[in-house]
Amino acid sequence: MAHIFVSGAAGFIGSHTVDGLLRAGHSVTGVDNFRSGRHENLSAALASDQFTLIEADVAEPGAVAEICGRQPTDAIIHLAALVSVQESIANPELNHALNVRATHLVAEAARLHRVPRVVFASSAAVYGNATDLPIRESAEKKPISPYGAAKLASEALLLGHGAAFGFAVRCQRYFNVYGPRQDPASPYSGVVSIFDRRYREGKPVTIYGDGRQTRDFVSVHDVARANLIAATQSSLASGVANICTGCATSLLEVATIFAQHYPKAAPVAHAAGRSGDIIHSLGAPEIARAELRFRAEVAIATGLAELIRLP
Ligand code: UD2
Repeated sequence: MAHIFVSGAAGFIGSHTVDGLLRAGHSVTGVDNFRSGRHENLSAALASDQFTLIEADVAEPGAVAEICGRQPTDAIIHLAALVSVQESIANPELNHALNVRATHLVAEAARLHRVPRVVFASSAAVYGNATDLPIRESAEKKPISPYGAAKLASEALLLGHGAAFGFAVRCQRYFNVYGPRQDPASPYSGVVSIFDRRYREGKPVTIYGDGRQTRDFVSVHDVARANLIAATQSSLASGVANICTGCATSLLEVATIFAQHYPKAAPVAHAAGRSGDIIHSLGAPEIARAELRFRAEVAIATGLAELIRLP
């Protein structure tokens, strides 16, 4: 069994990743500064004696290296980040500190403590407005936000460090992740989390545009499993892979599934399309299939039903 360091452990993707690692019998040191992470996300993990939680800021020089030095670490899963595209536009300096500089510190920790493997939370945002679908990893990378640029820069920082200092790096380009524990707080939160809250509160949801825009919605359970594979398969060489389903779902389809579960809900409201919104986003899942042997298993209807059933 491996010992894994998870940054951003109390976040949406982080906490599911920690739960998956513990279920698979690994021991985990989780780090979070609780800027966007939440203690309650870790309520299951904290009951395990295989889990250690440390409140620390990965953007603080030396913090990750100090923690990694406490015991031999088989892999780092680096998920801590400024997660909002809008916030990266409002505060590019903070984006650089939390999404670029922090990644460099993680790469340095791996070098200093000879951690053999780093898994990084990258994003489909590195592709920008790609129109040639499905988007392959080799597609042109033209980020259109400081957030997307930081994710692309971080991939390069980690891959360069890994090649020079002899550790494997897996960059996981997540598409539209949804599921339990996703925070619906901001108008720019993931659409599924916003819809979930609105239907629960008996309020109408708003679709921006005609609702025919499509996304590759991938369940956080699948994403956590992809992270576990990338962190624990020691034969895996460095590389980059989309973490997606390869299936396009329109917003109208998402709203229809919710409406089936909430037959008395108010009808969907429509508003003008958001400026900068891309119409279609769809990932090519083949590299993850071939290299990670990962295939997303949760169909959108199943994933939404699970979310809706939660108390
Ligand atoms: C996702 C990422 C973003 C960035 C981008 C790259 C999330 C939350 N956002 O943006 O960080 O990586 O991909 O392409 O994962 N919508 C509504 N009603 C609402 C909320 C949203 O109609 O109440 C629409 C929205 O206009 C868009 C679609 O739903 O057409 C998906 O919106 P999103 O914010 O969940 O994700 P996306 O793909 O725009």
